[in-house]
Amino acid sequence: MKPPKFDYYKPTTLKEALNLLEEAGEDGKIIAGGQSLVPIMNMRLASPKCLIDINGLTELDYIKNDENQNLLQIGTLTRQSKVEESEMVANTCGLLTEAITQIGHVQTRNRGTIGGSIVHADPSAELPLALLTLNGSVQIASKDEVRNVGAEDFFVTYLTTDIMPTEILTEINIPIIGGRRGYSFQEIARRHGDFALVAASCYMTVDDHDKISSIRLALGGVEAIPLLIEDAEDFMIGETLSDSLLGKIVESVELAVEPESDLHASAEYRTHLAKVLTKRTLTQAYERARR
Ligand SMILES: Cc1cc2nc3c(=O)[nH]c(=O)nc-3n(C[C@H](O)[C@H](O)C(O)COP(=O)(O)OP(=O)(O)OC[C@H]3O[C@@H](n4cnc5c(N)ncnc54)[C@H](O)[C@@H]3O)c2cc1C
Repeated sequence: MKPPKFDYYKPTTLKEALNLLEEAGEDGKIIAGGQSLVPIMNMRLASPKCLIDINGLTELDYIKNDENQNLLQIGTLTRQSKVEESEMVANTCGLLTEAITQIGHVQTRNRGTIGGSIVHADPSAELPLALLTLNGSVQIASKDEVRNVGAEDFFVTYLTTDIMPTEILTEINIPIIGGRRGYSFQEIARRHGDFALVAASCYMTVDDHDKISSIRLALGGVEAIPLLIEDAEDFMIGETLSDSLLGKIVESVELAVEPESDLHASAEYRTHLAKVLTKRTLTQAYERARR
């Protein structure tokens, strides 16, 4: 199927893009890599009257390490494959690299942008989950202001984020954590390249005695938005990883998740996967941190 007719603009600066978006109001839509928007338009699930193509905004294509702030900064238009191949990202934030390798196929990652996936906010998508695990935030610009929103507040519900029709996501920010750190991103999908049925993601640090000093555990595919398991922090800080501790976390995950049954998996199966992946993710992250 083909999309309905639309007006098409290709600005070359952020300022121009924001002006066009402001003029278009509710009728306007940004297109970045088109990997989600085009299929949705072809299926006529979205019919924007005006498409603003941001592929000319080279100013939004970058990966930087702000050493003063210990912050990894990635421009919204950076292709997923560029982030996947970046040594800077692998060295400072390996969880992001690991998550991206599991997005779709090389072709989708070559076109798909970092920002597009985060704004699209599919509940099973890898990037929103990684951003939440890494305690990241996004920078959002409108014609009149620039604001920052933490991942915990940005994802609102299924395919919905805290972004207005006149705003553009310009950058994602991820704090770089030093010390003895480990991470793990695990998912189960029906086929290679498919969205995850369930994904689990973890970032932790350990002290000199192998006790967990910080931890973030999050799950995707179990709710309308990525879910942070706050009990992980309460149960695990100051502890070494043991079977009984894993058992406690798995129990709390079972209580925390409320997945729905759909075409791809039943609620019971998703809950089972959440428990299995939680165990695997915590174990791998801990092993990596202790090395
Ligand atoms: C075959 C295939 C397999 C896939 N598998 C996976 C998978 O396993 N995991 C996964 O997570 N995704 C998967 N996807 C989806 C895809 O990876 C992403 O959703 C994606 O790349 C979106 O980024 P984009 O740049 O293509 O965004 P677009 O499709 O251009 O835009 C998506 C949405 O974000 C908005 N948007 C884009 N950029 C901005 C911005 N800077 N500011 C404000 N709004 C913006 C658009 O208006 C639109 O609403 C797959 C896609 C395909 C085609």
